[in-house]
Amino acid sequence: MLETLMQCSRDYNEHGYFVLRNYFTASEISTLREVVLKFHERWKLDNETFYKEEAFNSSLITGSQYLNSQERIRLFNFISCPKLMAVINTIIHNQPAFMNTQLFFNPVRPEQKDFWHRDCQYDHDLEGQQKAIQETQVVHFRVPLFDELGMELVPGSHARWDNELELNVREELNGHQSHDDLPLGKRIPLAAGDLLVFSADMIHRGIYGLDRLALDILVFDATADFVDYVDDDCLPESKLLNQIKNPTLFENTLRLKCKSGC
Ligand SMILES: O=C(O)CCC(=O)C(=O)O
Repeated sequence: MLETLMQCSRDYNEHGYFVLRNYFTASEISTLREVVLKFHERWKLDNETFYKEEAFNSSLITGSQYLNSQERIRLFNFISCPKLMAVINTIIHNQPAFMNTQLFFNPVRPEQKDFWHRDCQYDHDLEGQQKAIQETQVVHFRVPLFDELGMELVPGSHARWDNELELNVREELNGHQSHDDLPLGKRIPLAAGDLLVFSADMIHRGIYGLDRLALDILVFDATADFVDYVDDDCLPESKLLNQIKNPTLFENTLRLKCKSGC
């Protein structure tokens, strides 16, 4: 396993992503699916218009709005289980800290198209994005709960700026649209049980289709200034923290929150 993880780390540094096939057992995935589906059904009822008109994801899955304490603990324990922590610690060496979770599904309207982006483009202008790519790191750990068409990624784009076409497409400039194909895009189909790890700041898009429902766990490097992005409610409060088998990932975030003035 150590050799596999070392290879994963090299792949991540070079390409910005890697996949561990069949990393989780059927029973691990079915336990996770059960709690995530509870969240999803309750979230859909509460966000009916948004869901029907435009949504393709939800977030704060570990929060208290849709899951009770026992359900949240199951989720926290999955996120910080030794199997996932081994991968997280391989990629983020300096006190990896939990940021959030997102759940990706198909938009209801079939005409809604999957679109290229870097996550940092929603917070920064072009100059800020260039800086973010060089200086910070947020990593997605994607756990598909059903087989899906997966993601399309531009390998290596976590560490370089866009070529002209890529920039035109993801920023919709000069007549291009964010769903146009990119010649360097690589499709990564995923099955339930796989784990896809990819840099949030690489050029990527989710591919809509099949019955996709994927839980993305977002983790950041404690040296980066991301703690303000973390919603308090998605972290375990102290009575829950005591029931998490392996709480370090959450404790790292809570410590950063305190430092920044809790
Ligand atoms: O799966 C999707 O629809 C998009 C995924 C994505 O953009 C992300 O995980 O940042």
